[in-house]
Amino acid sequence: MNHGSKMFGFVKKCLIPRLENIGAQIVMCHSTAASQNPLSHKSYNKQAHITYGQPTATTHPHLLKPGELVPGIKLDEFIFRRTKLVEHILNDEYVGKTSENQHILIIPSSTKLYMSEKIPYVFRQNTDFLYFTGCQEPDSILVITANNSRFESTLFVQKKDPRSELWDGPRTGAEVAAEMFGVDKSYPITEFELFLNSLLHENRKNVIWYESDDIIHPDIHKKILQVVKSIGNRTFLSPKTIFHDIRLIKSETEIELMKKSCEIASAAIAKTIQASKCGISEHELFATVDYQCRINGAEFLAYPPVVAGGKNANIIHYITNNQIVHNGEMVLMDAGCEYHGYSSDITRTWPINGTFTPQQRILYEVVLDVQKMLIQQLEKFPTLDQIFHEMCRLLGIRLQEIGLIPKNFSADELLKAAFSYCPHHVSHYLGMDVHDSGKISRSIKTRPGMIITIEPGIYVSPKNPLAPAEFHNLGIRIEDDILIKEKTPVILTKSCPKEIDDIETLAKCNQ
Ligand SMILES: [Mn+2]
Repeated sequence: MNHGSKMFGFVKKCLIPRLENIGAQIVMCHSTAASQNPLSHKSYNKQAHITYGQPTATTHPHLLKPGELVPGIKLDEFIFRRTKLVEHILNDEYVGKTSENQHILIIPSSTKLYMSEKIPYVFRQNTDFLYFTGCQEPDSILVITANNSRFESTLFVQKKDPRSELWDGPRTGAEVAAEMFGVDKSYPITEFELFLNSLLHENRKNVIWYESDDIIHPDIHKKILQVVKSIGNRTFLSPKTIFHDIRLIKSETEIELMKKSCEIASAAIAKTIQASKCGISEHELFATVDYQCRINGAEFLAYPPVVAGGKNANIIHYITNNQIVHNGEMVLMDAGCEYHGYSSDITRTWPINGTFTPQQRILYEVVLDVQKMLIQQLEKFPTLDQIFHEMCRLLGIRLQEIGLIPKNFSADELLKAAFSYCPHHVSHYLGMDVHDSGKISRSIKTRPGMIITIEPGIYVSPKNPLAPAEFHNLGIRIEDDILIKEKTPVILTKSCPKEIDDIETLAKCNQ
């Protein structure tokens, strides 16, 4: 094997600083040929016999337009994302404090998980890996080496293997991966250790950006630790906050995908309300929303949905979904779908017989009013925590008016009492992941390009000493997905009915 020496050459070529002054501008090592989308490239037709590990515009023209690497997103956007990533890394606070200016960033893909012997779970790619590569294959790794403002991307993918491909479907393979994903180099994943080893030997002071606490791929993790240990103790810097910082603001193409994800889920929930009737099972409502999302183009639901009839709505993460919804009860459905990697997250609550009881209606109006007021306030770019505080304040006032909180409570007591009726936060970031950009604090101001949820609720537990008996066991939440804009925020889930009249009309359809 002479890979070692080859790798050394690679490392030298790309990590040794150039003498010429390249200023602050980020320069990518890879050739122009690789930066052009192979799927729109003429040579691509000649390669029609090549099989790929994921849909392409040629093999799946119903999913991808010419020039797109993944549905809705072109190759240049991925190259742009990696450029931005390197910019962030080089601008990181840490980098300012160290004399090292050579960086290695490692992002592993997910691996296949099994529910039992040889029976895989549905594969879901590591979101950060997918965001920066567009690569849908398991057991792959993106390595970026950056030096001052030059950087090089290397993708490790599974080797072509006729036997495995017979069982699991085609793989892209290292030969075409570089061109397909617009990276500088691609190698079989079996060469990763050697590559890393030679990189680290080349310069023992490299800064290694790798998420070592939240392990994505146990085997790759083990290998990284082994290699790193062999050259002496080294620490990792977590790149996760940087990933999430970049992912927090959505591009125009991402916004289009999010809109579609929200439209599909909105329509699916509307259809589910329409199909519901007294005595239906939560399970059938689950099946209905799942079916409606899938036939309209979503790959799957974005999370196990909450389909909670009657008092089950008081269990915030109720996903058992195996009870009958009886006449007189409401059903709370929290469901969303994943559309080409982008998640929606909606909650609606409706009376199963098509008519709210007086108590249900009173509470529903409170939640709806508060939700609308919170959405209006997004024009002022509050932090998510400020929105939460505002929800507690508004809910407190309204609950006091309708007799669920004593009139003599002080402002502080009021907030606490409101929180006892709504024990969850009112908002989270939304995007590729349902709880997107989890590393980003909820105490930063919202900005145009962010997508967030607004989801106030009221849950009346019989154990809550403040709660009058006639409201016991009612649980209501209304959740929409909102795009923050310079001026008026856009409700991406607007097409999912939430006004009382609209909800009642729909729910009456199938009685
Ligand atoms: Mn949510």
